[in-house]
Amino acid sequence: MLPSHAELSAPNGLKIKVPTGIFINNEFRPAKKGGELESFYPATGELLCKVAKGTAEDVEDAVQAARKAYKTVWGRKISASQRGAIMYKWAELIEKNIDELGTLEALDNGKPKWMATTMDLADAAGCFKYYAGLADKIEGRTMEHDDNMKFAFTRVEPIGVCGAIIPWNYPIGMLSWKLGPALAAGNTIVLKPAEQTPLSALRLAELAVEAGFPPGVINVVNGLGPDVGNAISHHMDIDKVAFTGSTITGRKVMEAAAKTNLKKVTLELGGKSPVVVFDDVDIEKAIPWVALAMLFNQGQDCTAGSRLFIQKGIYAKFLAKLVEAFKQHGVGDPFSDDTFQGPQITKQQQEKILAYIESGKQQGAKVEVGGEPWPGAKGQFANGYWVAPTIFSGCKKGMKIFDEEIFGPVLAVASFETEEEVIEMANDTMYGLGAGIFSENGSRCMRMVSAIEAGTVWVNNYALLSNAVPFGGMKQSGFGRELGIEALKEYTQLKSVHWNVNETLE
Ligand code: TXE
Repeated sequence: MLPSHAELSAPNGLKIKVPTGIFINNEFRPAKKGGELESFYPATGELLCKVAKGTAEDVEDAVQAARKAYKTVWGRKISASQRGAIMYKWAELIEKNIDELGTLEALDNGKPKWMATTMDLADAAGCFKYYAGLADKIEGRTMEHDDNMKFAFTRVEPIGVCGAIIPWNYPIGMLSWKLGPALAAGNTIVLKPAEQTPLSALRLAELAVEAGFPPGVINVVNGLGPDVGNAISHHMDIDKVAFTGSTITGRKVMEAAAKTNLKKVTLELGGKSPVVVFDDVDIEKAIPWVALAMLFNQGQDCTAGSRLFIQKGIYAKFLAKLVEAFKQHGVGDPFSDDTFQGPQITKQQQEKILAYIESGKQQGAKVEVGGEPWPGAKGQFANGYWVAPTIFSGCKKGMKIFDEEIFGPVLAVASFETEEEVIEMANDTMYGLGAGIFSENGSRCMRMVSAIEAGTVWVNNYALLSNAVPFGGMKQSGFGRELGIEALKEYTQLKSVHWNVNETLE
């Protein structure tokens, strides 16, 4: 039997106690079938701890708790401003414990601790505050107000019990993007974190109790996708499921919804985002953005700018400087403040990325830098899941590294001559999540913004996000929007009311 809490000793000296159970009705308890899930530190491959591995039986209990809470203590049974106040308290508790939570995220995921703290955690707290503030600003409209006949108005109502299935690349970030708008709108939650990163959601659940969420409003069931994720997407009493992950699993989630209760679905899926650099660019300013576009979060980012198009006139110069930037990119100890890139999430992902690198070599692309596991992986890091920042030049359609989402620090570069040509090349993908445009010519940038098929276009920057700005995909990168006021629409449904004032039927 698992202890109620696992005690972790982090390399920065912090001792962290993480609950290990399935979180239902504000309590942690063992998985019904008694299964256990292992969490590893990707930098060394060492086992961190074990937590309860749920199954469909635990999902069942979580849904019942969430339904009861929706009917009795949340949804329309609590004022919107009270919901917001509890969410705000949760955000403050995240800020109060930010060092510990950032440490936990670095251990569980391998991302640099300073980034986990200043980005993932700080942004998650900001996200909860943003939606806490919006909770009492969810309003309908009055459309008709004729004194002699009727008036008509809309009510914006919560959906009910919402399932959230999230990936491992931003465990806290994806949690906040889903729970923020869902809770503010009055829904209750059954959350399934990724099996690779089960820890931070458990600690956040503990803080949710402290913040004052009533029992059953938030439930967390760790476990495997084909068990827990599958049970959520098939459940007849879950009204909506929000999913972030691979396109292939997204299809399964949608299919399950279609086959069961037609629950509402939002999908945020993969990408192969183009970054286009024109001759007139300010090279010095662009290089760090283009490097970041690819390398941020170890390349494990759904919007990673993984196809780079450089215009012919500056091709050689730009590529040389980018290679230099990749060489300077600090790979290493997630607990060092000089580190910009930690290990990949799992051995399996590392091997998958290395196989892509191999295919790039086989298919005739040229390795400009990297193209191997990180050579600095020695000593305590020898068994970690490292990949060196890699650039391939001479890439074209038909090469796997150019066409498929790699989800690692591997950039595929091609050159182009005209704007028309690069629009064709950039859009020639089933994905449509992000895109970057680098040029000093404003009119050209605007033409490109219009022509590019992507849910987010960054002009002379990359990867910047804001809680106020909606995020989501076009084409097979998914549908629905997270963040911004738009996300509230994904967690609410509209009721139209026709109210008779003075109209008689003769
Ligand atoms: O993804 P999955 P994986 C891409 C990326 C990566 C690849 C594989 O290219 O290399 O996907 O990663 C849950 N029913 N992205 O295997 O399977 C699973 O437990 C319901 C892009 O980790 O999509 C986890 O919680 N749920 C992406 C979540 O789905 C199921 C982020 C995501 O896992 C399920 C992650 C099922 N049958 C990977 N099977 C992005 N868009 O950012 C699994 N899951």
